[in-house]
Amino acid sequence: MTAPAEVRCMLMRGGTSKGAYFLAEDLPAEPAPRDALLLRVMGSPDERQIDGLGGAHPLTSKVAVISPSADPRADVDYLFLQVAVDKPEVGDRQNCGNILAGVGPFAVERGLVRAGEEETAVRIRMVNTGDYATATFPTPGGRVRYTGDAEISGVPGTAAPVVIEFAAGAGNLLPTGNVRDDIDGVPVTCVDNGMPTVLIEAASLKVTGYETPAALEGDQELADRLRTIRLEAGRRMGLGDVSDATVPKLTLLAPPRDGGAVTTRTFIPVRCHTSIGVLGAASVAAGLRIHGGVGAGLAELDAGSDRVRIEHPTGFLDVESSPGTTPDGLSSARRTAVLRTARKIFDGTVFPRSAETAPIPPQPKGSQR
Ligand code: NQM
Repeated sequence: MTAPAEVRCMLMRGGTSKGAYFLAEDLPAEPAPRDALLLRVMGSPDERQIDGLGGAHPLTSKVAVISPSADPRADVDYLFLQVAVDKPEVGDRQNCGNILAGVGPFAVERGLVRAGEEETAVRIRMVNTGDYATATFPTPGGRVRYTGDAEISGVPGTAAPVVIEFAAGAGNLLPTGNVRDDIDGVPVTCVDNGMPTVLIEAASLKVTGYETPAALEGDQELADRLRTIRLEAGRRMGLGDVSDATVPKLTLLAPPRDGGAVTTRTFIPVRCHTSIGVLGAASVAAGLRIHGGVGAGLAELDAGSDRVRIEHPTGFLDVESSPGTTPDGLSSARRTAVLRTARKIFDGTVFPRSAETAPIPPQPKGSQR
């Protein structure tokens, strides 16, 4: 397929992120021409993404590619792509649980899944990780309803609920094989319940963990420490050289302040999240329950409930998380569920910048990812 001059596209908010949703059949099948096209669609590389759909932040520079699934356990396949803002890069090494919230509604809108009369459950294979999720949302009269009274922190107003249940991941919750590692003199717990995440007590990096994302992003000494820890944690987690990857994420933990289990500030991995990723929160929630892990000492967990309320800079995210073990005795999370909302913003045709008039400009120092 030669790169199309126009592409069918739906812009959706998924949870606290925003992205361009495509049918796989509307994009080149090969990753290299597909990614080159998506950079031109989003307006990257450019820190303002002024000539494309991207919103000049990693949370609004996201793409979902959806196709019917050949897997009997799923209705659709969902490939998530992170389009870098200020670099000519498209990454497929992470999943995104926020953009996932729009996948079910998009699949119904495009006719890949027939809607139920009241609600629809769409079974989704997440291609990036090989994990599965089921998203359930209202479809009265066979049409997706986006309005409703569900509220999530980080999104103004209310919308229809999208309930996402994750099937238990097959992998080890502790990818380094240790409950705690020491990296650069800092105790960390490396955990993966859908998103590779490094848990660090904020106090061990001489911050409180209650600072604003802007204040934390402005702290160059902290950025240098986090980069060193991340590169080594990535290696120990079996991810190889992560200098150009968006995983692992880094989550600073502090005691809760608003009745939750813990306060978080998450680096994704350079920018500080204005809330927290869904799978990032699922990994934090599972990590807090690991006896002896970083954070287990400061978290306030309700022993009688699976609900873990993760506080973040703009509110909280509730994760239903119950711990368990895999058949070979490794730690895993048995069940994870979250409430999200999603909204169709526009549906139509996107016109990518032409390849000829979209030269790749010199790159600024440092990355915004
Ligand atoms: O962790 C941001 C987001 C995410 C990812 C990131 C996400 C998740 O908030 O499942 O949703 O961590 O890069 O969209």
